[in-house]
Amino acid sequence: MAGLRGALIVLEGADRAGKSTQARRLVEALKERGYRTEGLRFPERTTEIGQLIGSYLEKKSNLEDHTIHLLFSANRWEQVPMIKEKLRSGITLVVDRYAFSGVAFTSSKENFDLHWCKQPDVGLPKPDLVLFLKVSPEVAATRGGFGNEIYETNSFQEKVAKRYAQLMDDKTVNWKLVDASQDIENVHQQLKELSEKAIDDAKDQPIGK
Ligand code: T5A
Ligand code: NA
Repeated sequence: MAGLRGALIVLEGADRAGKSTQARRLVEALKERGYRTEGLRFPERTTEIGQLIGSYLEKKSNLEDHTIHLLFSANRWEQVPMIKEKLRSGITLVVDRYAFSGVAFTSSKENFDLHWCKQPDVGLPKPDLVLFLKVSPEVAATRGGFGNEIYETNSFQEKVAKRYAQLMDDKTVNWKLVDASQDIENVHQQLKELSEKAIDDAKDQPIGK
């Protein structure tokens, strides 16, 4: 088995789609199946850059829109050496949000074009699989109200959903759409199957950009 790399598996989706719930379960299930697996999340709020992002999301500080976009991207780049090292050492990474969140959220603001939004993340390690958890706004609403973070409003989330749909047209990315309105266990089983296949397909391939 030496020399085989781990897979980079990303979970994306609208607010309250269940990304964090599923990411935790997926890491545990893959470990049980014998795959060395670890979880990551973006934003990673514990770093210095992550603390600036956290403060912005919690509306404790105000940051100019381009600036916060670049900080979200920098928060990914600062983890790249660690990500590559883990993948190369055979560890599969399950990532709760990635560059797609960055692009979908910022490009939903006034006067941002998609092309500009994508540039800072160009060159990041390419996910082997992007699991898109799809829920309708009606179902998401049954999962509790919004918190107090900056992007948690219906009108903004509608724009974000449209941007994700646009991003999913990119066929160079291995998107898999999963109906996340099903119960937690059903969603989990599908994510597990798709992930095991991705791990198998990625293991002797180079890490993409
Ligand atoms: N952002 C992020 C950017 O603008 N740019 C970027 O580059 C990045 C990376 C923080 C914000 O930052 C923005 C996007 C966000 O606005 P976050 O910390 O990931 O991002 O956001 P959270 O608010 O923590 O997460 P979400 O609201 O997106 O929720 P999840 O993780 O999708 O959902 P989860 O798992 O927490 O579940 C929500 C609730 O639903 C229940 C759960 O038990 C929980 O109570 N639930 C289910 N109920 C019924 N059936 C199911 N299948 C269920 N699955 C979960
Ligand atoms: Na989450």
